[in-house]
Amino acid sequence: MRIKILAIISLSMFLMSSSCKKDDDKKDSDIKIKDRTKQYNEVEKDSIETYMKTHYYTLDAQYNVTIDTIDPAGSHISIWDNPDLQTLQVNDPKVEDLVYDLYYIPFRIGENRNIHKIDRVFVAYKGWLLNNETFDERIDNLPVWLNLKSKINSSVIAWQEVVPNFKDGYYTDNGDGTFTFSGYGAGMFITPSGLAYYHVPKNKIPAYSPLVFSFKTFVVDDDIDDDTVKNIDEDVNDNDNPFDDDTDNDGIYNIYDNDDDGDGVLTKDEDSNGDGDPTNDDSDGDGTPDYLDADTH
Ligand SMILES: [Ca+2]
Ligand SMILES: [Ca+2]
Ligand SMILES: [Ca+2]
Ligand SMILES: [Ca+2]
Repeated sequence: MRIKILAIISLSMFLMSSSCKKDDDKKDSDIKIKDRTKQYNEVEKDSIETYMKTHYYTLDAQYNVTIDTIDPAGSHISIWDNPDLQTLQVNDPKVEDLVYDLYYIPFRIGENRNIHKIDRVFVAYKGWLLNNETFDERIDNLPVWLNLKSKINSSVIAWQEVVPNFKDGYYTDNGDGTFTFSGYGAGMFITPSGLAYYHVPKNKIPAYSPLVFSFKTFVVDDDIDDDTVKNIDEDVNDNDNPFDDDTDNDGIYNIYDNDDDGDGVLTKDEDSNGDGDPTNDDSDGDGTPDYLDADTH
């Protein structure tokens, strides 16, 4: 898959939540971090709703978003009153009883493959603050591979929750290093800071900032190690965390390991019935498929 080559040159350092661990630790000891429940219930819930009630959007033919303020005398429908508006209830990662409303609007779901929470997605996007100042943008001909979940640089939680509600599209290789995308998913979402960077300032994003993103899901990479077992099936214990599944204990997680049981036979070749799916081959009938069973292949 040639488009994977682009992963190496375009992997973004932005959108990632946990690459700033050192800064995080330092600031934690220097400043008092605001109470997460109060910050949402008393500050951000209201500022997010006000933004949605006072703004509307328009789209061009490529699903690029323009935001403007509502004129009370006009006929525009606010984001808040838009019939396409969806709400996800998402738990705070640190406070058990804190549940956020994460709002998104699907412009188009996408026409091809499903996206799962542990996949990697080739995206274009634009992010802005509630004062409508853009803090980052990747335009259509400069997309970036986004690891929804990664050991060292996962995307922020809001991306992980919203993007799996979309599908990817189709692409054609133009032969000159560029691609033409069609049928992809496109949407926008508004997230409280608790599902983004919270108290950690990032470049043009001040601490405690709710964020708005528009995005397009061009291509999903649902088999990162190219072993014909989909990422979702590499999460053997099915807990949405691919970083506790390492069948052969060689230090390479199954999602990145093309010989998952370490028996010297590539996973893609442990497909004795030849249907292209190693997960349904169990030669010794012990309930463990051959590609996860070092005794058989
Ligand atoms: Ca795989
Ligand atoms: Ca392994
Ligand atoms: Ca694997
Ligand atoms: Ca093997």
